[in-house]
Amino acid sequence: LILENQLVKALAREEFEVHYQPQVDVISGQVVGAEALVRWRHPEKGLQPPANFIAIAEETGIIEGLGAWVLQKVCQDIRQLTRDGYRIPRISINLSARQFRQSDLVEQCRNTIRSAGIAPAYIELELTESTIMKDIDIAVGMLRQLNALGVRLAIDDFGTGYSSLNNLKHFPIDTLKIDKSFVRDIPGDRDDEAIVTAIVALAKSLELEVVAEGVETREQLGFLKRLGCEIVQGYFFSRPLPFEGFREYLKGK
Ligand code: G
Ligand code: G
Ligand code: MN
Ligand code: NA
Repeated sequence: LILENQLVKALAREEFEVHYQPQVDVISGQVVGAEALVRWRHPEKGLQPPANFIAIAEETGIIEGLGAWVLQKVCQDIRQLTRDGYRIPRISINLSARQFRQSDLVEQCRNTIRSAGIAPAYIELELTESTIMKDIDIAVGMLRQLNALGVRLAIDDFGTGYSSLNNLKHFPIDTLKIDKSFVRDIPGDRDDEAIVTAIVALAKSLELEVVAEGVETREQLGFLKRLGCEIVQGYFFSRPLPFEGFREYLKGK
């Protein structure tokens, strides 16, 4: 209850921040995307990662207000980059299951994107397999409405859940994100090598973009490159950066 109250106050006081982790196309070297990751700038305890507050925000429903704030902040930041003449990469926003079931989600996305005056295709929504699979019929309807808005859709942590391949074919999604647990021990771990190889092949045959997460080493990068996985995200290129740092990163590219 204490944390719940603190989160409500933190939202009112605008103590949250959105950080951006670049996604790099290893062929062109360009930043083609970024993942928006929320943090809480706690007045005494300093910067808090999502692990310290997202679960409570979900249980209490605060995630709905927080999610609306994150979407608005990302749209404003994109607007700012556009004004300053940057080539804008698409920005991926994580949605929790609770947000995905929100009755006004589509409306909220439409309104927020429209008010910011940005192209919807700059926004990508990340959903996990379990979020989608909870109620597949409702999920497909929601995915179609979001797709019709013009935002992009990604499946996060792909491989850790259980979307049947048959379902996958019918979802209007754009991107598969390979979970970092599969990337950690490649090259070397035969099982993980096989899983990553299969996901990249699947993405290619379904004509989906594929993004590998958690890339930390040159060896991991080399393995992914040889498979034809061209977009990577991870500490090898950059940690998640505050907006100003992200802007500097874009400038250097
Ligand atoms: O940045 P970090 O690795 O600590 O993020 C951990 C997890 O927190 C992410 O994988 C994601 O699932 C969740 N997360 C981060 N930002 C957001 C957000 O804005 N909304 C929601 N719903 N989850 C987020
Ligand atoms: O949405 P998701 O839970 O996948 O968020 C990705 C998380 O992974 C973020 O919390 C981010 O801070 C973290 N992350 C990003 N790059 C790396 C990396 O190279 N290695 C590891 N271990 N974690 C990373
Ligand atoms: Mn994610
Ligand atoms: Na992920």
